[in-house]
Amino acid sequence: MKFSDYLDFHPDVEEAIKNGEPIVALESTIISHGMPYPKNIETAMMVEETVRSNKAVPATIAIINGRLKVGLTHEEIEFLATNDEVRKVSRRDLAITVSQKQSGSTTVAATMIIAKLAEIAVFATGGIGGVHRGAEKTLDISADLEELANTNVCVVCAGAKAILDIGLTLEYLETKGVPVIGYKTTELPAFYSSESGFDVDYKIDSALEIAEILRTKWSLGIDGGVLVTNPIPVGYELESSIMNEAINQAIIEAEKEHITGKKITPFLLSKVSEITEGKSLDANIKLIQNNANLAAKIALHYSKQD
Ligand code: PSU
Ligand code: MN
Repeated sequence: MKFSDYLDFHPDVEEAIKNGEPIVALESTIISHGMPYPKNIETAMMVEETVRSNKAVPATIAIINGRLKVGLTHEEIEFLATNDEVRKVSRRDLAITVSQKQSGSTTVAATMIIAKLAEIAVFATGGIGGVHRGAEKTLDISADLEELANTNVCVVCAGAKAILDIGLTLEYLETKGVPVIGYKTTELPAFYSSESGFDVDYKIDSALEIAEILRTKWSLGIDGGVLVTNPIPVGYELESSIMNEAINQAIIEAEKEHITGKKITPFLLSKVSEITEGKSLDANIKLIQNNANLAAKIALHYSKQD
């Protein structure tokens, strides 16, 4: 079997590939494990629409009955949004889920793998996984970072969430040679806030320039991803003292309930949302839209370089 035997393209994505149109990959763990129903489905549809409004084609990625789906139907998005049995699939889970003909939503890592197979260069998400606080004891480092080290996809995110150790996450990316670009910012954004206290490697102010960097990196045979960090729009930031308080409380609860492994990120996300009475969720939705906008613009310039 060839890898292409495992892939199913949505007709819109197939058409876009044929015509050399820009495509933006979107992840699906955020739908099944990152947000509650019905906001998850509303957000997934809104993000796709945002990509379309920029004249690019959205390709939300997931695994349905063992098929690698590049672009989902409304029914498939609804299935992921409402079904508790849907697996959270990262790199280690991918082959098993396909082989067993099961369904799963894809993390940043797994979405990058499938985007690469489908030759999609640009991917928008909310936040990436990273080095967790306390990782010196738990060794909890998201497979997203290793994927960024190896897989040639540009990931547009709003920085790293403060549930992570942001400094260690940046160190890991540096070791692995992943360029971290700040879009119109010198400071790494921290998801709910535009400030983290850490600098990015490079401030780049235009989508065109980012597209040129991607082309240059991969033309030179320097494999691996590029992380573009895009600050949450002005007016939607949450106060960092409130957020830190909520995150600390969520981490204490996770420890009390002995939550570990792949369950920890979804647990912390939902606890933080609960503690902030949904304010973090609203911010999350806004920043994903902002990232989809930028990713579409990068994809547009990238597609013109072919
Ligand atoms: N961070 C967020 N929202 C998310 C995730 C991370 O702010 O929904 C999801 C992404 O799919 C990411 C995954 O790839 O969690 C990371 O999980 P882990 O830490 O188990 O690798
Ligand atoms: Mn982990």
